[in-house]
Amino acid sequence: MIITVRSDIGAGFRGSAEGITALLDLSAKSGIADHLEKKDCAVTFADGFSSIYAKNIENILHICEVVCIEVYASLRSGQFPIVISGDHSSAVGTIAGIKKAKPESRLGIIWIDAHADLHTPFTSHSGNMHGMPLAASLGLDNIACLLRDPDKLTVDFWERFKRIGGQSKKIRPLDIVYVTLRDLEAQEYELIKKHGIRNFTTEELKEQKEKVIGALILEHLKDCTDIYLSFDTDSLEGSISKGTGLPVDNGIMPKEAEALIGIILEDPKMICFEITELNPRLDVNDATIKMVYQILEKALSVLKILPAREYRLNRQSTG
Ligand SMILES: [Mn+2]
Repeated sequence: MIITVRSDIGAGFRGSAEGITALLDLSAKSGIADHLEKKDCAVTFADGFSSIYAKNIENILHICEVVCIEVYASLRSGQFPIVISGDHSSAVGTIAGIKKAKPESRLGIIWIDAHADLHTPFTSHSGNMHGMPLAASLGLDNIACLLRDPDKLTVDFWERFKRIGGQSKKIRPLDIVYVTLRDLEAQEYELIKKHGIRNFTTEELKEQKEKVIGALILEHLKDCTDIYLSFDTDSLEGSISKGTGLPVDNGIMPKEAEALIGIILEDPKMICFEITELNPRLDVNDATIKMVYQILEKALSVLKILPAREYRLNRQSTG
């Protein structure tokens, strides 16, 4: 089940909501759209409460509540949810939906991203909520690294945001694994250091290759009962991939991302996959769109949503 979330209001730049259309257009062009069952999280933007500490928090709260319900419904109907979202704040809804469907689950998180996404309204310079989904899902405020003093209404909304799906502290720090994290701020670094969260660097991936790193990631999460893989487009090498809000150099190459994601998704514990932060407005010659589309097709093939024959035929035609 493809669950689309056409919102980009958690990001600093508008446009990533259009990434969903770009990927679905390519799937129609390559003739695989018929294989895909889709559900759109009909997102409406009301005049919600916003705050410099957590921009658009009321609308993002409502969007994530919808994502939570759709991910939950997909899992309850026995399907594998693939979430395609505009910005990464949606992951709060995704994780909430998984936990709502499986409250006893010990959920492992693989976060392929240039950024740690561990900010809170108490620590964020920008107030952009796509930098906060892991802190929210961990139920953390990070007061120890206090940088800002959010007003009461912001804090009230943040409390509701952390509790989407009815449960706070949905995941544990040690059950998070980063891949290619390379652009983080001091407040986030403090949390990573304090909790000993593992990051597999770009260098490690290049040296040891996808098979070894994939196995090490899964070994790290061996005590988890389920695993959610979240792929932020900005994990890709920034010099060749511009179609994302915050491109960063020294990232992973598209082929590396595709191979690693393929290996990870083979694991029977995988429960959900998300693609996010693809921004066609910032892209150059649709380069990033094409890279991310190949990754989506790979995922669909490994998950057997796309029949193997269709996948091979399609690969031959697109090179
Ligand atoms: Mn992210």
